[in-house]
Amino acid sequence: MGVKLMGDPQALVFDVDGTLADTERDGHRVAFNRAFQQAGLDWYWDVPLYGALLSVTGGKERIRHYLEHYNTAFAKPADFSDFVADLHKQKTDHYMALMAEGAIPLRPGVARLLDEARAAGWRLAIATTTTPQNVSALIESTLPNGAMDWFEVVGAGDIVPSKKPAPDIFTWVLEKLALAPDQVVAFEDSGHGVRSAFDAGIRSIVVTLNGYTAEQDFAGASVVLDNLGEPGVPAACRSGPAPANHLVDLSYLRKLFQTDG
Ligand code: XBP
Ligand code: MG
Repeated sequence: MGVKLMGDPQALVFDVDGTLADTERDGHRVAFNRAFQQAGLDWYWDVPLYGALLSVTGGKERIRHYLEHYNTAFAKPADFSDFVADLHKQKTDHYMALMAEGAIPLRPGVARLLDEARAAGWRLAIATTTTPQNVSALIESTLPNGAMDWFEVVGAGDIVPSKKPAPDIFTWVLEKLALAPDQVVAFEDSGHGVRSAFDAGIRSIVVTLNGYTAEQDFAGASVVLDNLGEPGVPAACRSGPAPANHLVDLSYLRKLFQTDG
């Protein structure tokens, strides 16, 4: 790590699922189950099972993991890779339809922080494990027209072979931004995500917890909060420096960034 110059972070890099919006339980999980039903499979991922399956990131990887550990009796078809890919494609269609219906709102403080960062000229990027179409579907259903263009770099899905907790997706995004890890702040909701950002060299990492991730290990995070805070929805801090006014805003991020590393 180089010596950090005092100043602003050059970019904010956001995870999507669980961070921008609480998409796993009522978005991805529901879409998987609809795809299973459509394919004539009697599989059903209830809320606790889905929580356990989140130990593996990536939808196709999660389906394989389910069959290896929870449904070993299933007779895999000869063209198993195609079978998984097709099932996952159906799942993506169901997920996009759910987003188009406006099924999942952004988490508290997300739109506020994006607006503040844009107004100040801070660059924005995305580093996620989910499929690129799912990112656009969420952004288009929750933010103004053209909001995908707010994100200068979108690292998503299979663009890197190894998904989180591997650092590859954050490393890819940093390369595309032409920034060093000590020039950005990452936003995550999961232990896997924090590990991925940390192993990419990022030291300013803001965690917002959700129901699935609250008990995970966030070693390496700068701060762990229940949400980013909004007037009327104060951010409660679990560890790290508590934000004044219970809001994660640019002045809070600036201070966090300047003391990290
Ligand atoms: C998100 C994921 C994804 C989604 C499903 O993790 O693990 O697999 O659950 O998306 P993160 P796909 O928030 O760390 O990016 O089915 O499109 O893979
Ligand atoms: Mg996440």
